[in-house]
Amino acid sequence: MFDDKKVIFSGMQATGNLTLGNYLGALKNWVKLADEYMTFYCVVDLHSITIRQDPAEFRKRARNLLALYIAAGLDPEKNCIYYQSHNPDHAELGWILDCYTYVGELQRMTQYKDKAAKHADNINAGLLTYPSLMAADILLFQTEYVPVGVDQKQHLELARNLAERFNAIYGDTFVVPDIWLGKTGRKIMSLQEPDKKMSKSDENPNASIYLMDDADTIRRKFKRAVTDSVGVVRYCEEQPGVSNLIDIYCACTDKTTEECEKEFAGLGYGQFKEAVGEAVVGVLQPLHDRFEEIIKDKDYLDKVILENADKSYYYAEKTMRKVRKKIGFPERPRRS
Ligand code: AQP
Repeated sequence: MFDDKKVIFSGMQATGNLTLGNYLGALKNWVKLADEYMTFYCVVDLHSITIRQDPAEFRKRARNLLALYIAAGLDPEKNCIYYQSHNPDHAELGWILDCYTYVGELQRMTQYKDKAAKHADNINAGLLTYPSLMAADILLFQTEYVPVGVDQKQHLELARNLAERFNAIYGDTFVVPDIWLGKTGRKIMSLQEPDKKMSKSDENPNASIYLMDDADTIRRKFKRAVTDSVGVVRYCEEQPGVSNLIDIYCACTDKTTEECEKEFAGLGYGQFKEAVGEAVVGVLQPLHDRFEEIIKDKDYLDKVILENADKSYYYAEKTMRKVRKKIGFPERPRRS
């Protein structure tokens, strides 16, 4: 808790092109929480170098992502929007928490196993310790809730364990965080293989809707989305493709599953898929327009970046002073 408000923290990697999954599973929910909580939303660029990045492309993507946060509706006066690498406390607490995390815990992480298999030529130590850095991101701000997609549940469980472990050794230091899941869009699946998560790095471009896809591309991808031969718009385990489309439709229109099933009862998949495509275009088009305005305004973005880096450091230091003292690091001399 800071300034009498409970804290929300979340972040995204500036790797690849953001998908509709990233938006509906995370970003869209972040916007809803800004009034009630003190919010920190960061571009987790330290995490991104666990995979090799082209420097110029990486810098551009990170800035685009920050602009996209604002375009999605996050007012940088009310939400602290910043780059992880601009606040050195993330790396410091990340290292500290590494020393309280067991290697076995990290090796069990599904994301580590998946990424290690995908990048077998570069299984670096950062790929393994990714979750303890993520725990540091969260614990640094005495975070109460972390709005993420359901794929991050395992990492969040580790953050909770680390908070409890540290508190048990040194006394109350960190708030133990909880995951915050939206009602819809918790796990958006691939449009081509609905048993797989929609992901930035999918090699099939028709499997994912990218946030920067134009309207015609979005419509075309939904037309090609895999369904089934049942022919009924119904949310159930046996119809994963159709259920995924229902989830997307509901997340974009704020309708319930029942309302959606009723709306498309007796209609064919063609009509249903067209409606889903239109609903997504309706959400993403304003986002594109706003993004184009923001990314052009260099002075405005630079000001946001500077002010919010300072703000994040101010609050992170409150926690770090406690942590350093509890561990027994020597007091830092004051600079005159
Ligand atoms: N398909 C999804 N459905 C719902 N939420 C999702 N998120 C990611 N994919 C889905 C949520 O988006 C946030 C940002 O995640 P990230 O930047 O850490 O990226 P990621 O989870 O690594 O995303 P990808 O698309 O899976 O990237 P690649 O392909 O590079 O591994 C998180 O809150 C996540 O839950």
